[in-house]
Amino acid sequence: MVTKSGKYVPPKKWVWDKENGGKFANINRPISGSTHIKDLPVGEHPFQLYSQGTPNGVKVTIMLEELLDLGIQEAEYDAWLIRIGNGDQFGSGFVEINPNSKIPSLLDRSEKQPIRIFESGSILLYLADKFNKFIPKKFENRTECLNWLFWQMASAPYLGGGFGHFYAYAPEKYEYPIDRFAMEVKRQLDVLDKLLSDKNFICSEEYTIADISIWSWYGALVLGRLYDAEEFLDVKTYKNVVRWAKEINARQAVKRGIMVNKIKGNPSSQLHERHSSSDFIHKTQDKLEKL
Ligand SMILES: N[C@@H](CCC(=O)N[C@@H](CS)C(=O)NCC(=O)O)C(=O)O
Repeated sequence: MVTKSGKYVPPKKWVWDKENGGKFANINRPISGSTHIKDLPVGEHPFQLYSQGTPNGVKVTIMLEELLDLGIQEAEYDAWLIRIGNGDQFGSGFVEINPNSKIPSLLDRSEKQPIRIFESGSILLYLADKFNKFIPKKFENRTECLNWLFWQMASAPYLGGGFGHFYAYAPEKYEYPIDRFAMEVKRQLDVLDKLLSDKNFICSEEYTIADISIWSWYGALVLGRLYDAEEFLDVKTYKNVVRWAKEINARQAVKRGIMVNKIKGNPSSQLHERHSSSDFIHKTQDKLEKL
């Protein structure tokens, strides 16, 4: 209810009687489950990824490309595009592998029974454990790596769902939530900047799944790729984070990983579906549009 003075007073009981406005209003619902029957496509590789190239999505494609760069052929994958803006995540096949209807979701078909993996942190950990890569072997170091992986999973919703939503996507700009979440995101950047002041990577001198997961959000932010907020958040002052973000950005697997399932930006940087390493050369949108 809105009073005469224009103030909103919450009703006794919330009811879903309208869309809440802003970008993504059409896909937000207060109920879970599928909205339509649709099977998922399946390719020939051990891993089937159903995703879009968002910060959570690219965590997985970067990890798979990193594993392939180590020569691990068992990490070969088909990446299928789930257009979340069109509601593909509510198709019955997708909901079967992720009842939470969010990308990324992965199916491992190399085991006796296919294994579904959802939640990007869980997917990174699954792949790290399965191939024994990008995760420290020593128990103490592994624990520190998981500290930061879980930190990212718990912190990013403040950056995305909080700051990003109110700064970039909400139908109007409101000072209160923007201040609240800008403050928190700057605090998180400061945590990372201090952490990286005396080490090259997040949890050790090695590059791990903690780096992949944090880079996909906070690296993208300081490199000016998220929400057009570089100046607003004065990201260049977090010098250690910028140095670390640039170093990871230069990795070949990262350059490829961020192209997969990407549907925005320069067509030559978008690979909507990936089924083979040669797709990066022949199947980007600029090439497909010329056919
Ligand atoms: N905690 C989840 C979050 C996944 C998530 O929020 N995915 C977004 C895109 S980045 C999504 O699928 N949104 C579609 C929707 O909310 O309907 C993860 O890290 O996997």
